[in-house]
Amino acid sequence: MEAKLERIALEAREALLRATSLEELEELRVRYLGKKGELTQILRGMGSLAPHERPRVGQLANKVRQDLEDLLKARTEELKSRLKEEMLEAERIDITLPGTALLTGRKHPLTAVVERIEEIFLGLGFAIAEGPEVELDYYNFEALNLPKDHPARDMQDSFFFGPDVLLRTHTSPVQVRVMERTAPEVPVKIIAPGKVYRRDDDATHSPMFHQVEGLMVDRRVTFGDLKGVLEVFAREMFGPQTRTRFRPSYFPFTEPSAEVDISCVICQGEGCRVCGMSGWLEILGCGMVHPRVLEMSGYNSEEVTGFAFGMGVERIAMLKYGIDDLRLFFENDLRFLAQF
Ligand code: 2NL
Repeated sequence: MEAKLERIALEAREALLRATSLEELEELRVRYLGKKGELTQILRGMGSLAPHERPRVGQLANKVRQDLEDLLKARTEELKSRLKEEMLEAERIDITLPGTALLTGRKHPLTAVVERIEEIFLGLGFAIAEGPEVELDYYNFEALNLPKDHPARDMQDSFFFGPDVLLRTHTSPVQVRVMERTAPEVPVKIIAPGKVYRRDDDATHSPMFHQVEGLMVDRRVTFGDLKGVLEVFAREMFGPQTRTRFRPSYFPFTEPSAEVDISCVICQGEGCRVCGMSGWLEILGCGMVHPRVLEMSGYNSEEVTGFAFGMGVERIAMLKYGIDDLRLFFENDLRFLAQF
């Protein structure tokens, strides 16, 4: 029995020393020192010993128990403090490490250009008007004097939801709506910035793009007023050295109509690759509002006149920043966007 005690003591000792977790120590405590543990079993078996052997074996058993309890306690303390150290180490913050730089966002170049255009026209006394992107055929085409067989009215060229509803192809309908609810009062002096949609998709056309249109209706508004406003706009947008040129053109909603060029932002008019050696770059279309357009919106075209213009924001941004591919605006590549 003494040999058995010695063997259990040795085995338990080794197990306690090898244990690497508190769970393992608890298992060992139950196995060797618990109520049904190996040591307890032996003490129970003492009854079968000769009476003179009992004190010696009893003493040994108590010593073994005491030693194991002491070792268990020491190992428990050791593993507990090791665990605590590991947890502290895992949470340690090195205040000498460099900080993680946060990426700061910025305005999309198209947003910046729209806001610059707005700022210039606000300075000239224009107000900003907004309207729906899903429009009625009437406001998008009919009220602008576009004939029923005009190519832009083809289902192939616009996004139609039904025979009379479509995504607006320009922001003119916003201006028609303002005229309709203002007439016969004057003046109307607004710009209409926003998204427009056409069924095009290639290197130079996106199915969604941005436009700013402008409209001024009052008594005695002249083509001279139109020239003055657009010359100021061109110089504010592209720099004070910028010259402008008005070329005759045609739009169904203006008469007369013109296309406006600015002196080339790259070569200042000398002729280069960007302006196709002409020295000029087209930036917008404009004209005097067609009398039929004024009449349809409730104005007497004998009493008031107006000018209107429209520009593509992507084109203005490409010229201003020297960007050669429209698709860069819509790819959301930070290497591109972070440059503005
Ligand atoms: C272009 C040409 C233009 C207009 C837009 C307009 C609006 C109303 C009445 C009359 Cl409500 N005209 N807008 C006029 C002339 C030209 O845009 O090339 N845009 C990108």
